[in-house]
Amino acid sequence: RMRPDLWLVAILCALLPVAAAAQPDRRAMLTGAELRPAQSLDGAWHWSIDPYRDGIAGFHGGPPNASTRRWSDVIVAEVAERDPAALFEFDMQRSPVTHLPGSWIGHAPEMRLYQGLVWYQRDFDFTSAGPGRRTYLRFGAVDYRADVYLNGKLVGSHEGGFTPFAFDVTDLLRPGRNQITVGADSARTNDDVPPPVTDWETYGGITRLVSLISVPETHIEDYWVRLTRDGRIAATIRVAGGGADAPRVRIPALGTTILLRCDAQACTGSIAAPRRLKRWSPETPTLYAVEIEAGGDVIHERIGFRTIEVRGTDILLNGKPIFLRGISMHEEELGSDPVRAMTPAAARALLTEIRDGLNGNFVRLAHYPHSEVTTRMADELGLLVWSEVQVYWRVNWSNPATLATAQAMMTETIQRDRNRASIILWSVANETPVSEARNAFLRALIGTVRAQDDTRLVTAALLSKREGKVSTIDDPLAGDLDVLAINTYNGWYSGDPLASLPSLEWRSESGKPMIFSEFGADAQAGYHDAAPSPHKFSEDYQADYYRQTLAMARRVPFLRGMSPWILKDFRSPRRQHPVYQQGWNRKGLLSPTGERKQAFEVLAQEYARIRDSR
Ligand code: GCB
Repeated sequence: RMRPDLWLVAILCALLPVAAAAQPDRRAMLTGAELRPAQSLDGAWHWSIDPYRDGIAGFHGGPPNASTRRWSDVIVAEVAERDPAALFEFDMQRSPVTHLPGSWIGHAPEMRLYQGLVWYQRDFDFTSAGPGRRTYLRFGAVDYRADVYLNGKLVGSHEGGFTPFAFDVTDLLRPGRNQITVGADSARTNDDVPPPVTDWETYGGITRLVSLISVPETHIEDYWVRLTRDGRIAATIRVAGGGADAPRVRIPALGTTILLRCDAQACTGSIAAPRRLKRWSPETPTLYAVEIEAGGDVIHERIGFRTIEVRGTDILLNGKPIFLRGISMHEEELGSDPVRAMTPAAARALLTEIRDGLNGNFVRLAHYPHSEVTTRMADELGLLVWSEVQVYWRVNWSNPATLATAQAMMTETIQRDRNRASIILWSVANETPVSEARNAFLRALIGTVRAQDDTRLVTAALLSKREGKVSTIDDPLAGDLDVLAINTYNGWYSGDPLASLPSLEWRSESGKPMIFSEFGADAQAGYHDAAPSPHKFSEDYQADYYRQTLAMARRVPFLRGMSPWILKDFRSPRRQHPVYQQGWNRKGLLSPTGERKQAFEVLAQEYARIRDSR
């Protein structure tokens, strides 16, 4: 008779999908990947739509099995291996060419509204990385699902449009010519994160950098160097590929070396922060060159050191109370036809407008993890950051697989960005309707954050309850968060006359700081209405909405910041007013091409006042 515990193992093994058992797990998290020398695979790629997913389906559109032909066999097969008599109706090598990264929205006019599966393929030459080295194929982001093939073989898959992933492809690469194929599928179901309906454009495709990264066999897989709340510079490193003697972290400008000790999980160490350490802040965004070394592997980082905590209703940066003078932003570059290809220049243009134009010190990167380019730029420019995962509106709270997806996204975000001083808040959700299942889901997600980062604050954008003139924050999640955040649209979605907004009141029993994570009103740039009661969608209405809402905000005793909705007009399929919107949410203070609307100046003046009065 089999022992009961072995039965359990046997049953679990039987449940494992056959494919997963057959495929080696090549997935790896390479923190700091974009700092390593790399062979870029950006540039020219062939592409082909596959709206019925023939490339991955079986005959008659059914599930694929061994006996039915899959076009992906043809799509990923290399020309030289093809039987000349074989029929194939996809031919990637003769398909049109586009430039990546960037959403397929920009590949051709007829792709503007395409959602579904698109195949990508390119060839590249590879020169051996040398003996004893491993090579990873890394993607900054593919929206939403990616199946990746190298030289005809499935390498692995990834879900979630906004976080990086890498595969160990050392044994699949060969000297000389190689071929990579990616199936990128933007369609989502109700079990995905986010579900299909959002108030933003799905920019399907390969939207961030693609690269091959070669590292020593023993290499740094993950690292985290930070200032702890009790004044120590602490480092945690995970090393892959066998033990490394004496990993260490050097900060030459401080003359400091932290020696680490390793156990089975990680290598850790800390020192008391030297007195001469200059703390990172929006006024002085000091970044130190930091060298992280293990075995023969070295990563050259630039890291800022600061603390962030909450005391009563105050948010303390480096021990001092701050007010977050912010704005929300989507990942969309300036221009009339954005394709979500965030370059350093594009990120700098947007963030500089917040810092220097609006007199801001804070940005909410909504509603998903933005490009690493943006969070690094925030470190450089001195903007505090709210970073969020795409748990948005009506997620399938009771599906454990959906929770696992959200947790994976959160983990990938934290591991990618834990070294950024600019990020002070992790947000686990936006505007999620309260229910027991939702509370349990979000509590689990908050647990995921707290297990991985004890140096930052946790928040979520919540909804309030309004009776007459009084709005109350009674979301049961309030007890689990460090900072409360409220989205409110009185005077836009509600019929309140603008003049009545300043008399609205806010109550919270929590004793915690609150941020207005959103408020806003649409305005079409250039539409002016000088009437005493201007129409909605005019710049005048939006400017007055800001004046009155800011007057209301001044009277909220526990308000410690705001990130109104939103810096720039952004594409949204929900916004189809034929005159004012035309497929754009017009709540921007900037038009798509960057013209400032009247309300921009209203907010800039308020932020100058707040800055100068403190
Ligand atoms: C919200 C959502 C945001 C929308 C915004 C709006 O509350 O969080 O994603 O775009 O309102 O414009 O309605």
